[in-house]
Amino acid sequence: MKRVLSIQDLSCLGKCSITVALPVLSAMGCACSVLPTAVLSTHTAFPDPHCRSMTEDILPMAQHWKTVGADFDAITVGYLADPEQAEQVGKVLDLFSDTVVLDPVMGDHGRLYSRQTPDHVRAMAGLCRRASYLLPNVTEAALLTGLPYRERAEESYLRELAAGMLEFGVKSVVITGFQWDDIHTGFYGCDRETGEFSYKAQRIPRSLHGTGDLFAAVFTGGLMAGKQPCDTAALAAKFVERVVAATPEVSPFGAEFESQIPWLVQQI
Ligand code: PXL
Repeated sequence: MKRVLSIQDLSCLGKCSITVALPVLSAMGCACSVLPTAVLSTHTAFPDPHCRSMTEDILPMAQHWKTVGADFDAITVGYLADPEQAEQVGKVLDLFSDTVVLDPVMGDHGRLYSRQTPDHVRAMAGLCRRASYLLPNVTEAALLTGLPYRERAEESYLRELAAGMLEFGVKSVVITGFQWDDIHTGFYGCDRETGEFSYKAQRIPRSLHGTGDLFAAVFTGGLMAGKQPCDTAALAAKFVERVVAATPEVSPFGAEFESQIPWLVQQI
């Protein structure tokens, strides 16, 4: 069985990050361990969450695992509560794995999430150099490359963003969560060896919290099942589409991904 470590926040209410990575990766047949970067009462789309940052605890936890013989086939990294965590997470990567899926969770729709700062962007850029696969949305790719943010993602713009992201030295980049046009959503990817790949599907006009985290979890589970980046990205996009369609209303309490888990299990 493949073993995956998920390093991101534990938002205790409002489905995202660890609370979606664990069930998705388990359903895809991976043993998933977690290293919370912070414990929050809710994710930050709710007003004023209580947040306990785990900056001081990240490395000691991983060092303890080393003494008990833990190892991982892949590590996924997401939300960092403080820019200082990038250095700690980098040390964990040194201890454990070469295969790193990094979703540089920092913002959406052209803006940083509350609690995220320009220092986070600098720190995340450093961590991008350690990644094998990068899964930014357009906002995050623009922040990390220094290119302007554009709401309407034309192919030439996506290509420019992806080229900038490949300069971090990663194998593949997949830019997620944007609109191709009024009716289509999808992703644009570029793999250093196999070149460009992309995906277009009918858009359901609903912006739900945690869908990027679901995408990252399915992408990682598919990689662990032996899929190529373009195929596992397509699986992740189809799963997110089904989740959005199955969620009756937009609410910060999160998407109804649970009903789509049986479908996901069948794809592996
Ligand atoms: O889904 C991204 C995410 C993850 N973790 C926390 C967040 C967000 C987005 O707002 O606030 C804590």
